[in-house]
Amino acid sequence: MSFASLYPRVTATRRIQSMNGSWDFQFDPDSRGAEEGWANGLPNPTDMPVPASFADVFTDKYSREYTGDFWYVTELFVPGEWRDGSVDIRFDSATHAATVFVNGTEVARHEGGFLPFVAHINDAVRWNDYNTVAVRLNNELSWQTLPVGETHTLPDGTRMSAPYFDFYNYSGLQRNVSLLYTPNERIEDLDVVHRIDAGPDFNGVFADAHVDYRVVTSGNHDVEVVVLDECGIEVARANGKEGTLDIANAHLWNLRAAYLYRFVVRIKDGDDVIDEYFDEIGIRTVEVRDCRILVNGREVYLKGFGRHEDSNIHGRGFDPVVNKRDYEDMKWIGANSFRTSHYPYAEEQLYEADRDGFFVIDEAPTVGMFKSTMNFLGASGAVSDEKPKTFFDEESVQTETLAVHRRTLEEMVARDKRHASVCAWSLLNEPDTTSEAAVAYFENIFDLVAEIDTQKRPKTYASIMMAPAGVDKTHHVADFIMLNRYHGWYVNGGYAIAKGLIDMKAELEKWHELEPDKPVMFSEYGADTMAGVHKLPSVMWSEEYQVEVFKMWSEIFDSYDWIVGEQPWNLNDFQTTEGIMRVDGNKKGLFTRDRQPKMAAFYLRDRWTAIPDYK
Ligand code: GCB
Repeated sequence: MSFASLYPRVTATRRIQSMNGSWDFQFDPDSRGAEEGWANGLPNPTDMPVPASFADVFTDKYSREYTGDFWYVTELFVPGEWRDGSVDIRFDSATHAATVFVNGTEVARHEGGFLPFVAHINDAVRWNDYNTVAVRLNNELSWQTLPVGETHTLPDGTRMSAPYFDFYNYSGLQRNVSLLYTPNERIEDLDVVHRIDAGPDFNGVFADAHVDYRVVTSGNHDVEVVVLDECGIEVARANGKEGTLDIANAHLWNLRAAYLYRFVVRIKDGDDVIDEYFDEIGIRTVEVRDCRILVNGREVYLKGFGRHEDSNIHGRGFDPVVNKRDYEDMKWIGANSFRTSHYPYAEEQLYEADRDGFFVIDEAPTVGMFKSTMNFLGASGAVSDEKPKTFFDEESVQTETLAVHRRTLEEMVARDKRHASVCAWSLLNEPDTTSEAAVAYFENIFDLVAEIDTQKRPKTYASIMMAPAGVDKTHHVADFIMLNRYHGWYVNGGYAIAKGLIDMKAELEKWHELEPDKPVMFSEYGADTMAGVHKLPSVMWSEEYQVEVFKMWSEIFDSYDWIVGEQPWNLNDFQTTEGIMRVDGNKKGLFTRDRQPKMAAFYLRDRWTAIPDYK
């Protein structure tokens, strides 16, 4: 797993050949492809761009809603001069489960649609020749997949997804696919932990820093680590697989004032370089203390969003152009943070957050762990009665789902642990924390992350409105309290909005009583708003109403100094499953799906540009 988690880079010893482009594509509703030899070529393919979700490129409903097995096949030329090293195909993600074949031979399997994996292909390839690469994917949801849902069968035998979550179940090869060449003896992992000497004159920007590092390689040769500043000047150097790099007067990474050092790692045999890898790393500390979140010892106020990787036609396919626009919109509005709701985002997103100084709450794809309420298809009670009372009461959740969750967290932390922007982990979104059965499960996964994240970042989960203070049974595991609350929309909407303010304040005071040392932030609140609908006086769904809702929330946030952040739902309108609750998707965006501001975005811009990133 560790090599898969290193973002691919071309260096003195490593090569990358992109496999993006047009692949052959075919649905396999009867799961017959494997036995019929589809791994060697598809009988009746259409072409499909990679990366992209397949759903929205089609014009017919069967294809868009397709649920089951489906295949991608391409031809791959493997350079002969690479046979002396390791040749791997890296899938930045494959949603949700994948089996990879090269020339008909199975080379890898992976479950989980939002994290990378590699297929080692040396033994299956024809060198200096064309090879057939086939991927069989499956996008069915269950109680053992993350995210969680069900797969229903219609009377004609067609399957359909019934997500327990409020975003479209986009799937396919949605991120980059690349062929990697690395030396056989190679760097497999790099870990960094930062310490800073903050004396009495510390201004938050420069400090002597010490970076404890650990390199994992697949061999026994010596390792050197060299640190270069943004001008390419060497500022530290060390030898050995473990050690400490001392950087005098280091330029620290800060919110909206990023600074990145290049850490170059080499495996050396005398003067010869056996392998070389580098990463761009910001030096910063992050901790929770006395009701505050501190970055480099300074108190931050988080302004930002819950987001989605979602855009027109591409679906969840990674699109650098749309992504760039999202960052520009976030900068324009005065944001300094976001949550990767509700799954780990493409690595390119995190590198951009590193460069732009965004505080990222990195969320696992653990959404839908709340029986029925989050099943937007079955929201009116269609979830079957045989299911137990709460999600965590189900035995298979405590065994199988827990194992899937643990593996996913291991992969996520391994991939994202070096990013300066990743300042906190969200281990679940809106789980059912009302039952005792959730407690041991939560303790298990929170202990796991505490153990594997060497930087010991704060950990939390997004709390659902149906488990308020006093009802929620798991908050003891969270380092800070993170609330999704919808006063002004799902409750106390419209004319009743004033009651929302009173009810929310009452709940907040209870939280503070329960957890007097923990800061509280809001990770969701908002109102569905149709861009272009104006009403005087306001009514729900109008742009005027969305502004009123945000004003109400601002009043709440400004009432307590232990509230450390506001992240409304959502940066943009986004696609969901069709249903009575959604008009062609969720419309809680401050921006439309084509990334243009609604009225409330101007209100928030005025507010946020007046609130400093550090208090
Ligand atoms: C939530 C969920 C989010 C939904 C949102 C909504 O609490 O976390 O995924 O999209 O509510 O708009 O209902």
